[in-house]
Amino acid sequence: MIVAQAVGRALAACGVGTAFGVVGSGNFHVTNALVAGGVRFVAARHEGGAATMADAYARMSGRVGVVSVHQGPGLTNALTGLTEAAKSRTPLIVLAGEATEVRSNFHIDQAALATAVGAVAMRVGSPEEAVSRAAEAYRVAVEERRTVLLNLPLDVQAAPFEGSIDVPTTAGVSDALPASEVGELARLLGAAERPVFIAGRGARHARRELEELAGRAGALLATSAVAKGLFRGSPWDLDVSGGFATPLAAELIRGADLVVAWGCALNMWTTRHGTLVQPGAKVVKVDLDPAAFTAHVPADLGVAGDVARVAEALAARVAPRPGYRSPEVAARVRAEGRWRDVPYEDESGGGRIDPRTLSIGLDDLLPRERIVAIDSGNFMGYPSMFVDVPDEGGFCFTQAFQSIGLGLATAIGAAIARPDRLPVAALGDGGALMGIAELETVVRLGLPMVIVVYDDEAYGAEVHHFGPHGHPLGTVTFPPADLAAIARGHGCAAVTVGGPGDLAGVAEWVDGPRDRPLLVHAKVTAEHGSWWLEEAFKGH
Ligand SMILES: Cc1ncc(C[n+]2csc(CCOP(=O)(O)OP(=O)(O)O)c2C)c(N)n1
Ligand SMILES: [Mg+2]
Repeated sequence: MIVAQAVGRALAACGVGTAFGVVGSGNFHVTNALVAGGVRFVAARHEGGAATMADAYARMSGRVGVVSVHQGPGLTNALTGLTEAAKSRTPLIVLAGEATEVRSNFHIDQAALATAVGAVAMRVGSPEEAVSRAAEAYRVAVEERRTVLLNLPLDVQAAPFEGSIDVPTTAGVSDALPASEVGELARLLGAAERPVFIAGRGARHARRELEELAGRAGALLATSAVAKGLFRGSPWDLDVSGGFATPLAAELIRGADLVVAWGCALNMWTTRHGTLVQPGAKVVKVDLDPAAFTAHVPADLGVAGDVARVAEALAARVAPRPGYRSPEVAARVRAEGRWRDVPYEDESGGGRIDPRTLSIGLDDLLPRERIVAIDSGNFMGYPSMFVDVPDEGGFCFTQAFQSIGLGLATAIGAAIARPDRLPVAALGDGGALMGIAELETVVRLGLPMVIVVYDDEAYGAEVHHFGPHGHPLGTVTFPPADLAAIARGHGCAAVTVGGPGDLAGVAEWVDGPRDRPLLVHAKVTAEHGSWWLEEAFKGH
C-alpha cells in the first residue's frame, strides 16, 4: 500500500459516506482507495460543482462531505464552493494533491489559499502521519465544524505505507451548560408576553426540543433562511424571518418583547437590517460559538451550548403560559401565514409568466416530498417564498458567500443525500449558465430532478440595482438563449413556459415515468425588481 491509499482507507474507516470530485493524477490513488473502502464517489464535471455538491450533501445528510481534487488548478477551481462551505461551517474535507516543487506548473501555496477563504490547512508530511492526519482532518471537520484542506504532497503520496489503518473513534462533546445564563433565560421566558424563537443553522437538529419549550413559553416559531421548514406543520410556524418573511410574520416578529435566537446569529438578512427586532425587545442568543453573541444584532444575554441541550434543560424550568399564543394569532397564521395567501396582481402576458404565478403553479404540481435548492439572484425569493418544503431537510440554501452559479450543484449534492425526495433546482438564467457544466452530471447520475430556470435574459439583480438610476445596462443584459434546447442536448426533458397554460408540460412530466430530468425554461416577467432585493441593496 502507498500513502495515498492509506489516507483514502483511513477516511473511509472514519465513516465518510460519499465523496465528490474531479480526478487527475494527483488524487487518483486516494480517490480509488476511498472507493475500495466502501465510499461512493460522484464524479463532477468541474471542481466548483464538486465542492458545492459535497457541501450540500453534508448539510442535508448530516455527514461529512469530501471533495477530491487535483493539485493546483483542481483546487483553485473549487475555491468558490469551498468558501461557501467554510463560511457556513460545513464539515468538509478537501483531499488535494500538492506539488511542493516550486518549479512545477501545478505549484501554488495551497495552504495559504485555504486559510485565505476560512478553511483549515493540514498536510500529510510523511508516511508515518498518513492515518493520524486523515483522522485529525475528520475530527476537526466534525467537531469544530470546519472545512479542512488535507494537502497530499505527491512524493509523500507515492511512498510505501507500512502501518495499520487504525483510526481513533471520536468522542462526543459534552460540556456542562452555563447554569446562571440558563437560569436567566428561564426567568426571561417565564416573564415574556410575546416571545418569538428564531432558529438558525445551529438548530436544525433540535425541532423536538424547541417545539416543546416554545409550547411551554407560548413562543411563536420562525427560522432563518438556511433552516427553512424546521417547524413546518406547527400551527405557530411563521416560516422564514427576514427578507422572505410574509407581512404577517414580519408584523408578529416586530411585536415580540423577547427574541430568542437559537443557533442563529441574527444577521441583516434574518432581521431586515435589524428592523424586525423592536428597540425594547430583549435579545437572547443560544449558540455553540460565543462569537455569535455580539455579531450582527447583539444579544442582551448569550447562552453557550448546544441548542437541543439548552432547550431541553429549560423546558423543565418554564411553567406553561400562553405568551404570544392567542386564538387571534392562531387564526391569522392560518389565514395569512403563507406568501401564497397574500393577494397579488398576476402580471403574466406577452409570452412571459409572472414568477410568483410560476412558483405557485410549481408548488401545486410538484410532489410534496421535495428538496429545493436555490441559486442567487433577483429571482431567488420567488421559489424561496412560494414553493413550500416539507421540513428543514427539504431546503438547501448555499448563499453564505452570495455566489451565483452554485444552485445546480447544490441540488445534486442534496439529491444524493436525500434520494427519497424530488430534487428541485431553482436557478436564474445567469446562475444556470454559469453552473451548466453539471447538467451532464444530473443526467449521468439519473437524478429525477426538476431544474427551473427563471429566465429574464439578464443579470436581473444588476438590472434592478442600476437601471432605476439611468445607467447603461448593456453589460448585464443578454439576447434570448434556448435553454430548453441546451437541456435536451444533454438528455433532459424540457418545457418552455411563457404563460400559466404551459405548466401543463410540467404536469405531464410529473405523471411519469420521470426517467429523465426535466428543465423548465420559464420566460419570466421582469418589469420591476423584487422588493427583497431592494432591501438587500442596503447592505451593499
Ligand atoms: C460568482 C458571482 N459573480 C457575480 C455575482 C454578482 N451577481 C449577483 S446576482 C447576479 C445576477 C444573476 O443573474 P441570474 O442568475 O440570471 O438571476 P437574476 O438576478 O436575473 O434573477 C450577479 C451577476 C455574484 N453574486 N457571484
Ligand atoms: Mg436573470
